[in-house]
Amino acid sequence: MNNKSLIDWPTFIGAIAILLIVAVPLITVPEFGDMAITAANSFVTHNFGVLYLLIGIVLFIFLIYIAFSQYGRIVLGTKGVQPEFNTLTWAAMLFAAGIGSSVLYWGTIEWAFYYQSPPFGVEPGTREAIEWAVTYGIFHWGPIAWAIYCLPALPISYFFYVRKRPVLKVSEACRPVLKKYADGPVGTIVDVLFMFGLLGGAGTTMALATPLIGAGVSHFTGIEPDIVLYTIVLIIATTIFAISSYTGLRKGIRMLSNLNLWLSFILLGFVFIVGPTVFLSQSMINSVGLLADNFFRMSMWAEPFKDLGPFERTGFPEDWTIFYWAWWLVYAPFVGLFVARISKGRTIREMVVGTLVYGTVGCLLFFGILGNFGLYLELSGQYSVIETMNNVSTEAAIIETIAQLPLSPIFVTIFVVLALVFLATTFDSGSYILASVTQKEIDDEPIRWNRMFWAIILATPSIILMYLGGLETLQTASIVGGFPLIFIMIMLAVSFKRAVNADMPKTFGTKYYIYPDERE
Ligand code: NM2
Repeated sequence: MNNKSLIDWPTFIGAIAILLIVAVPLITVPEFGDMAITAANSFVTHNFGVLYLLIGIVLFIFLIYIAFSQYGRIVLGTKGVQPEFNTLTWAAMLFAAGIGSSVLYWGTIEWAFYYQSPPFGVEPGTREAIEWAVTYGIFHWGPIAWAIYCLPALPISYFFYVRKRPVLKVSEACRPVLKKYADGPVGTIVDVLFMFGLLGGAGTTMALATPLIGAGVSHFTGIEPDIVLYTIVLIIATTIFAISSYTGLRKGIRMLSNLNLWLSFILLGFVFIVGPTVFLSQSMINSVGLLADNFFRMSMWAEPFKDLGPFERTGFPEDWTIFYWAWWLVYAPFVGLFVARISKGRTIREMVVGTLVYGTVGCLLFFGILGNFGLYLELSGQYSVIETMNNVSTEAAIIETIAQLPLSPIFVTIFVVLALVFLATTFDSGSYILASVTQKEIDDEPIRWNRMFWAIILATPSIILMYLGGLETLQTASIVGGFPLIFIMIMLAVSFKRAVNADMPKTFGTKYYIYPDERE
């Protein structure tokens, strides 16, 4: 097949068309676009918030069940297959793909939001609020979130490596449910919806990363961060990830992921050692305990009495947990496709447990070290993060937190470079996956020009909207864009179960006798 006939044109054009249909009114009539999206967002989160909460906890339990049941023993590949990447590289790639610069942003500052507006009606600034402050961030970046990421990897990796279908697509992974419709317009809609969601989610990421990197640059230069600076940041970031995606999985993507890992180790290790080590470890373990104790409560807190009783509603679940699950959801098929792609030769159990454990621990370290460091500065009176956040900007508060470290110019630089690399490693794998989805078949890697094309498309909506001052709109759009994904996730889970049940010998039945016959 030649280059062009490898492209799946309906999906390719469908994704661009839907992007234009949404982007053009936003650009031409921004006030209307903003209103419509805000309305859609509050409609979805208020009425269907419970669905988001439910899908989170249900997927988590489902994955644990799959990993530890007989299905967990299935190897992704045929006899003699070896994992393509060693475990450290695998974990680094997984983390770097699924997590962008937002972990630096929220990891450092999320506590400050909860400290001021705590959950469960707790009084702001109290002892209890302080305990929840770091814990809630760890929860929003914890096992449920990683379960959302991992689920699509189950059917996708199974079809790709076990059933050997040379297609990396969400619609393909839904085949046991969609049946023959997987090939027609319904399949295309599933793929396009996921691509649209990803473009929205990526916009959210860019919306946070650009001002953060901008604040870092302005810390050194004193230049007021403005649109010109942001544009330069965006162009540099896009160039880096486009090159990385162009050189492919085994070169650019792998190399940047490893760089990402090492820079993270250096930053976190340094803050941990020269920072208030005892406080950091105490507060981290404290949070883990509080989280373990309240795991189900937090995952299902829907604030049901909000508008009825004498209590003021906080809107916490919609603003945070539901927003987060939606954000993880829009990224999930992409991360699932990527995790599947790199997991050849591993067992399902290794893939699931690896994703949940490495992912959660990785985020725990960012939130536990950077977040608690900020909290320490605030509580000890050394530096008020909250004051800068409320009076200057959130980004400035993040950069100034890091700037309180000894040797601060070095570490602010590492922080900013790391933000750039984190961004690049999410967007390079993102464009790699978008390219895979728009191809009928993939030989080894998707076609190069196709990868480059999607790298540029991924960056475009954020650039255009930034000029129009509509990045927040895009952020909200990602939540709305995530709604159909709830149903796609259910389809993916059912598809996986159907496929493995159809293929597996019923070795264990429902009961298993060690000695099948009577013994004396
Ligand atoms: N998630 C992990 O911006 C980023 O870090 C990408 C964000 C979904 C909250 C992913």
